[in-house]
Amino acid sequence: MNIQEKVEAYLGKTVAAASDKEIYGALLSVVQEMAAEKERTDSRKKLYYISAEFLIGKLLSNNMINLGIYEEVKEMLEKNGKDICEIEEAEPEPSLGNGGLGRLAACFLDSIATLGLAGDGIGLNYHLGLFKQEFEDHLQKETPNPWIEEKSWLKKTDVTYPVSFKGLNVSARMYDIEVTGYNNKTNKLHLFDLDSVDETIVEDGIDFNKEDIEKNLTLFLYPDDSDEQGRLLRIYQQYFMVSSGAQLILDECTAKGCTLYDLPDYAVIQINDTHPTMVIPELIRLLMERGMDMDDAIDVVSRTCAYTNHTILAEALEKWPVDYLKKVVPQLVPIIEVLDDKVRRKYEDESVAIIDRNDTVHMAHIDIHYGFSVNGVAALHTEILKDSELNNFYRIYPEKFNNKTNGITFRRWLIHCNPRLSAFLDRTIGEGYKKDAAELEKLLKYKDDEKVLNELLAIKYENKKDLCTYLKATQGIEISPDTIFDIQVKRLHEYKRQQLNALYIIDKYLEIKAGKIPSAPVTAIFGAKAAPAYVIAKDIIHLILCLQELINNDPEVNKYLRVVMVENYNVTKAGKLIPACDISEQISLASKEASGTGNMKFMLNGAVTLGTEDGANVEIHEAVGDDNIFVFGASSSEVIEHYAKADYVAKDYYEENEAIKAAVDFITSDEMLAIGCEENLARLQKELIGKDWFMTLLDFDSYKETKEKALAAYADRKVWAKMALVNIAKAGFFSSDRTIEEYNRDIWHL
Ligand code: GPK
Repeated sequence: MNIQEKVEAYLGKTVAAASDKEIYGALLSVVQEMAAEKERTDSRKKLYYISAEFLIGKLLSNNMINLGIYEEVKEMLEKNGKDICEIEEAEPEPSLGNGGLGRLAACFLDSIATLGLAGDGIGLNYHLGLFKQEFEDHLQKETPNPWIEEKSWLKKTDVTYPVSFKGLNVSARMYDIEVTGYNNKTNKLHLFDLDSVDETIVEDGIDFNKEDIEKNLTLFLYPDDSDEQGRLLRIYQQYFMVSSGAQLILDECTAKGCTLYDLPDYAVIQINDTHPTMVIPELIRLLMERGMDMDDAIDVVSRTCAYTNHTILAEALEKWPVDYLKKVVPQLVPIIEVLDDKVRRKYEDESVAIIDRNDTVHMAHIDIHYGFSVNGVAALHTEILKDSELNNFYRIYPEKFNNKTNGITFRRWLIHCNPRLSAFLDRTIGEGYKKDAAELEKLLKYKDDEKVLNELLAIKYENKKDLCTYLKATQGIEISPDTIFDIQVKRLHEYKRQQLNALYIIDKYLEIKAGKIPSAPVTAIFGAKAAPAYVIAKDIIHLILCLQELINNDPEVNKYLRVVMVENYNVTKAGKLIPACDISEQISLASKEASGTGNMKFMLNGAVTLGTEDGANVEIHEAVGDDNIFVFGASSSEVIEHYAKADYVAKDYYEENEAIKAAVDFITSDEMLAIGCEENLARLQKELIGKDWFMTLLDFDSYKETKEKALAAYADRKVWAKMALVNIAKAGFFSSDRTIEEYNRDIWHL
């Protein structure tokens, strides 16, 4: 059967006569069948990547690319008067992650399968995922994002495991999603769920009764944790995930002949941040239940588990009061107490204890003491962990610490999202780069080839036109491809400093109003969700939406400057924005962005970075050299020193710098108050002057100066095209295939 016959067999009618949704459903079935045929036979040792988030995005096209049928299907659809892009629209996006950490897990699954390694994901099947963002009165509103339809990538299995909470026994059911490797075997993503979850308990936005665990356990990804009920629910979710995951792992290993004493020969568990940390005490508990004595169980588990740290931000390092654990998982408390006791007997240093003097459990400390590997996600991040954040641990266990600079899968972030660029690469340097990303360097040969440079510019221009069409269709916003597309898309967080970008826009607006005409017109594009309980982050969204309204409707200004805030930024939208970008904004306060992965996606698609020396920006800078990136701002060591000395005073910058004062004052100007809400704008303004914890004002001058240089450089089209070329050519290092090879070489040993 050819592909059309296969699809029509599922459809029960011709492709030509079927709706986009029906075709999507039929293709899904065809892909699932092909993926299942490529299932790997289990090897002795297997990796389990446990993560509370897998931001997989839409899967149809990526799976078709990996299975090698994308082009064939595309042509078949065309022949029948259908457009593959329309079929893609019919697929709902599963939003099983917040941002970088979840998307990294998804890229890793793709690379693990592509490299032919035996490795499965373990996570949770959130019915409504992360909230969907809507704008109303220039404010973020959250609504549910249901994604599980009658036909979905989830395969319900017969596998169930009992999970016990205090006073509540439930049964975890496993659902599987096939993870296709590019030209290779298929692995699995196991997502656990509870049959009794009830979506109808959601009322008004994303509110629901947080106490009814049987109905709400896997309803949402990380619901609001600003109150105790929310935090307890998070512990319920985490334990549900790790307990079912641990039972699955032990079952699979014993089925292969593991005695449990040799567990590290059969399994390696990568703990993705601290959300799955309870897998350590839970495995110890399960091994003891199966007859092992405690010291042996601790030893076996410690040689099986490895931990990845994704942040140095204090608020993201999980700490649970012992009381919370007693309310939800009392069976783990005595085990955690023993783990703490052993640490305390060995090390006097209070800062490395597991349970602190306030009876709070430091989850990362469990991972570090009772895992065999601790890794950061970019070179600078790992150095900061070793030198400051985790220095007391590094001194105890120097051999455990290692760096694994993040990466991205080129299947999604180049071949799928930018077909024009990948076709250009195919004909210019051959297709080898698809399996060996380092081959992108072959492009360097053409860095002075006018024809090649012009082709690159033409591709970017077409991609920008596509984005214009998309934004017009989805949000009714008009922008021009003849302006510079300056893009900052990522979660909204003060440390990522969208507010710095916004202050620059205000400064520019005031200059234009004062008659200073910019050399090149710019479109500033944002996309970001704010955590529902993160007040200042939501105020920053409000500021940007008000600026969008003010600036885009001012005929004096909108010839030179426009602002676009893309609604509900997600993986699908990233795929449309990134190929159309000229300037990639990576402007976090140095030391705070552990790695960043958007920075890599933009680089790969020929954007030039405007960034601080933070996270993987440092490695991007090293790769492309000073001439192909715009770097600004205080260094991480300067920033760390400011925090240590507590000597940064935002107010001094506000009072002593005229441009800063004018921009900050403008936030509550009459023009802004006519559009926005005084409460939000005044609160944000006060925060910037009175606190500014992430030192926005400190870097304002150097940001402005460097951004002007970048905008000016854009005018010389040939020089710019060469910069884009070098960025693409040097992106090979940032393939997640390279990252996964390193994990396997240094940690997993599969
Ligand atoms: C880090 F700690 C966390 C978290 O809770 N969520 C999250 O997305 C990100 N991250 C970092 O902020 C990024 O710098 C990094 O690239 C990404 O994790 C993947 O490592």
